[in-house]
Amino acid sequence: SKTLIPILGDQLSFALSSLEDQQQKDCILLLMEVGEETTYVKHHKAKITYILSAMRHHAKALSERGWTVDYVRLDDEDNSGSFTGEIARALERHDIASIRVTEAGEWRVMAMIENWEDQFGVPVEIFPDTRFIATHQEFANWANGKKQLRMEFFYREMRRKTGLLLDDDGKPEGGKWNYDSENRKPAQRDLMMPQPVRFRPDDITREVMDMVETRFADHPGSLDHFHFAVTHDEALRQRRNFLDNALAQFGDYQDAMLSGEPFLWHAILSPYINSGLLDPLSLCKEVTALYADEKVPLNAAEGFIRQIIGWREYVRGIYWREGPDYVNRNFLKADRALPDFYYTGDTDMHCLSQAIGQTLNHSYAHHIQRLMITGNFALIAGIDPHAVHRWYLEVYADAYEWVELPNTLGMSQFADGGIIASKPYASSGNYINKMSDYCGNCYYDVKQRTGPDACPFNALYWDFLARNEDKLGDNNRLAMPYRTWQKTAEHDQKALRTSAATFLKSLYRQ
Ligand code: FAD
Ligand code: DLZ
Ligand code: SF4
Repeated sequence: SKTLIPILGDQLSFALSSLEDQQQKDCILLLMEVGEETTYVKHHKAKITYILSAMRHHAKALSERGWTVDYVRLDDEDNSGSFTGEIARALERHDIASIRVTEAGEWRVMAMIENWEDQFGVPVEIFPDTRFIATHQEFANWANGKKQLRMEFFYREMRRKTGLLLDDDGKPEGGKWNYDSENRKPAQRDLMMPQPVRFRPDDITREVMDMVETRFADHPGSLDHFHFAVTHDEALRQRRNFLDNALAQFGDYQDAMLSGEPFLWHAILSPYINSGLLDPLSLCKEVTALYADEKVPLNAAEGFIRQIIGWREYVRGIYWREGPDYVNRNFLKADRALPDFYYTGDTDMHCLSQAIGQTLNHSYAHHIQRLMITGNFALIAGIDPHAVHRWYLEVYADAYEWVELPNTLGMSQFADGGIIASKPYASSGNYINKMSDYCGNCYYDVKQRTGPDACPFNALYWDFLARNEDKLGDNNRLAMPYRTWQKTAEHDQKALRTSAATFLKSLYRQ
């Protein structure tokens, strides 16, 4: 009899904890395409295509390395439609003595796995996901007893643990831990702007695309621009492309936005890191080696590794610490429906049509677009954070609940009441105008505060502060804008609130 090792769609790494020290002849690896995973939210067509094609390629690579792989396709006649159903079928097909599995990335799937032992009467061993830098225990040790869980301090722990960008005395390279203040430059259009490598879909990918086009025709997004890497080698090529052509300026332009430029100097690596095609720590080591060789400046290297060993690890820690009910938080009690234009990009607000348009085309938007355009708008318009969360989970190729939820519900919508963000990421049009060229191309006037031609972000921003004063009024970091609001003449306050109300009403008119 053999050991069954299920490998989930975001566990596409050769160095997976469940595979460690196993004899290939004793194991059957099981990869499962199942309806439940493809539809628990309506994932973007490109996201499903990416994950299923990467799974098929990874299964092939595992077989070529000598493993016995059992692969269940979505269109297999007897497919039961769920992970648990497929484990049941695999136990009938094979003579299995035990199951080994690396822990799942989210509560929903962990709950299934934790049932398997009782359900099937087979021993099930669950292993920690060693592709992350911090263990659950390390995060708990850091967080326990702290009043505030600020990313910056956790990040310093991760710098110490990995030794990245530390000198021999354990001091941060260059004397500072964080060079974010140097990372806020608006970008100019540049003919030399780097572009991600566009990978031509091979036969395996094309077969998945055909299936997705028919089976998931009602899911958002388009496959017309599908260009993702789907193998380890391709993901490594995009990694090289980023390191050689974009990293040096990543820091400077991290927060910049330009019309018609979806990618700028970003890595476009999150889908590959999150599904296991790329290892986050080895990527960060290479980034710091490039800094040591004077190929990239410190603000780029530090800014980049902070996203991965800092933010990425921190949001995962928060996700598991806060528990399965984190998803239901709604501190500001926001309850408006998500406007339809989130699924079409069809709005006169140019910043939103750009961010949403590229999301529907590429299943990608960079951080500042997610936070300060689509996220900021939903926040100040008072959209139900759960609906916002579902949208982000659906539309981005890198979205798995453990990383998407804390970023959306916590950082972007302030629905956790300030566990992740010390103040809501709310802004008027002024910030967007400073960091992008969007406003110059917009129907609305970013300088006007009220009236039909005024940038809607302006009145919405003040309306957001005014209507949430009971919940946000004592936040120190909002003291300045609240003072400004209190000093605003009553008739101006009224005009701003009326403008916001008129706009919000117009959002839902057919
Ligand atoms: P770069 O900007 O080049 O950054 C490099 C890497 O750092 C990324 O590949 C990613 O692995 C990591 N990273 C950067 N910021 C974060 C962060 N805040 N949290 C976790 N990792 C980070 N990221 C996801 O991977 N999945 C999501 O579902 C997701 N949802 C988000 C939702 C909202 C509302 C916001 C504001 C951010 C979200 N992010 C998410 C974080 C971030 O926007 C993406 O990681 C990033 O845009 C991916 O593109 P990139 O590879 O070009 O990243
Ligand atoms: C996101 C996703 C999709 C769309 N489809 C599958 C699938 O068919 N089979 C699979 O193993 N994984 C898929 N995934 C990723 C899983 O949802 C992911 O592995 C879990 O969310 C981990 O907790
Ligand atoms: Fe967006 Fe307002 Fe600028 Fe238009 S004017 S692009 S709506 S911020």
